[in-house]
Amino acid sequence: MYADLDDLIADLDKRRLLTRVAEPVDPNLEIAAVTDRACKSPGGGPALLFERPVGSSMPVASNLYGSYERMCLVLGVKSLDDLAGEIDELMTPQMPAGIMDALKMLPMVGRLRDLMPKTVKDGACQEVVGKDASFDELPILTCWPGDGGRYITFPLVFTKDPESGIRNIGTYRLQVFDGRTTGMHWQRHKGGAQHYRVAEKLGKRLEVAVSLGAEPVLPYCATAPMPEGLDELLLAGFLSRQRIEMVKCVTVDLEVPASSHIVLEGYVEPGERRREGPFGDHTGLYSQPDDFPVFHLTCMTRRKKPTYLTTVVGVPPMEDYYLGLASERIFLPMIRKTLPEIVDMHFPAEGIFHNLVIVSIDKRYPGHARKIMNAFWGLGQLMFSKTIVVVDRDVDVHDPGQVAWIVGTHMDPVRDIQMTKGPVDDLDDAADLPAFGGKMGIDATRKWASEGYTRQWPERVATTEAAGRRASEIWARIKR
Ligand SMILES: Cc1cc2nc3c(=O)[nH]c(=O)nc-3n(C[C@H](O)[C@H](O)[C@H](O)COP(=O)(O)O)c2cc1C
Ligand SMILES: [Mn+2]
Repeated sequence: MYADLDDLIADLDKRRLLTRVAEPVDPNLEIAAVTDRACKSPGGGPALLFERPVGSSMPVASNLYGSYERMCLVLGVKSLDDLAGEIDELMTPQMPAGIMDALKMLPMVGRLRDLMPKTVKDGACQEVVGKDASFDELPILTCWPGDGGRYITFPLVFTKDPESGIRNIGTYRLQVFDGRTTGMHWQRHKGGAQHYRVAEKLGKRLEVAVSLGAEPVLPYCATAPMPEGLDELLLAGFLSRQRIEMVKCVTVDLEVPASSHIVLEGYVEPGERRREGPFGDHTGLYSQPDDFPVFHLTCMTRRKKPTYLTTVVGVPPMEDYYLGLASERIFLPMIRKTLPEIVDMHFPAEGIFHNLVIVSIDKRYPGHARKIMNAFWGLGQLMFSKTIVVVDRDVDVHDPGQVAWIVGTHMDPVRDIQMTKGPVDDLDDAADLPAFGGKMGIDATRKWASEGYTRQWPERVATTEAAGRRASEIWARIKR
């Protein structure tokens, strides 16, 4: 596993999965435009290291996670599905039948302990301590011409619930307002926003620490839809098979990954809001300006030679598609714990996660497709699913052509569409109201008599097994 960001960059370099850009490139629009080209290349393009960003001595890394192969490398697996079995095992502890069984389970307990973060005395992230530091020291990108300013796009935002002390890590962009303040774009449904809600109720300032470029699994974990109250560092410990080493911040009562390249310490005040945006978002559209809390910097600590890790979002596909794909694969076995009838699910890049999810199920009873829709609309961040397509188990959810064919042939629009209303993603500008709007489920499963379909459901066209075998032999001879 990769010890830190340098380790990842060196390995990607060695594997020729990273392109070094030696010429000067401007963090104002140019780095994003080059990154966009990479992301739009087949398979997600190479990782990029801009060695001479204009106006800064800090190299800028982008698109590190933006391919299937690199996502697997970061998670230490050959295929993202390899994790499913391990997660399943971790989540299905066998009940010990006797003392011998209980003893056999000890390694499992040890395993859990091995996932916990541990506090260390000092870390590379504090080689340089800058109490008067300014955001101007960082090569922060302006990504798109209509953006409201410069944005830190790949931060790991650490907060603690002021009442329970439970930690949360989320990736929420930070718009630079001036050298010492930024916006804090945690949307209302997210963990950081909940901690802020509690702090505001208590009339207290909420301390915040932002880490950039920590252990390579961590930026992924901060984007993962972890259930509220579950520590993202446990997921990081599990995925990296090592305990994440944490170090105490200098000016706030929080801990950050010791291996971070850059740490921003500070706080948000209760009641303070400032206009944030617009921002060329991962929907491929500019999200509208809105009021968000303000992050005040108290100290910037960093390595002597940091690399600034960033990502660019925009018209899909971009790097975030692969981060989402990792979550799709990692969370599928967890979702199956409550919805075992789910065979597979997929979020196509063009659906930007919440706009389109395709689910295949082992249909067991009438109305089953609608049960799945309702379950998704009530399950964590899956509540944002604007369109849910449910298909039978023999449909490949990863093949958009096949899905379009099945939806077209299996759906009766008057009968099979389920409309509802509820909370929608903050970025959904199609809804009349912010964060509240419509959702649609499409039941594209075969309909049963018990569901009111009394005609004969047509069979899929396919030849016999014998003719198929013959065809393979003949085809092997005649094909050029
Ligand atoms: C590159 C990138 C940028 C993101 N920016 C934001 C953001 O600005 N605000 C936000 O609320 N969520 C943002 N997200 C999504 C959250 O990181 C994601 O919903 C995460 O699960 C939140 O964690 P939480 O449940 O602990 O709050 C972003 C995701 C990615 C991949
Ligand atoms: Mn969380």
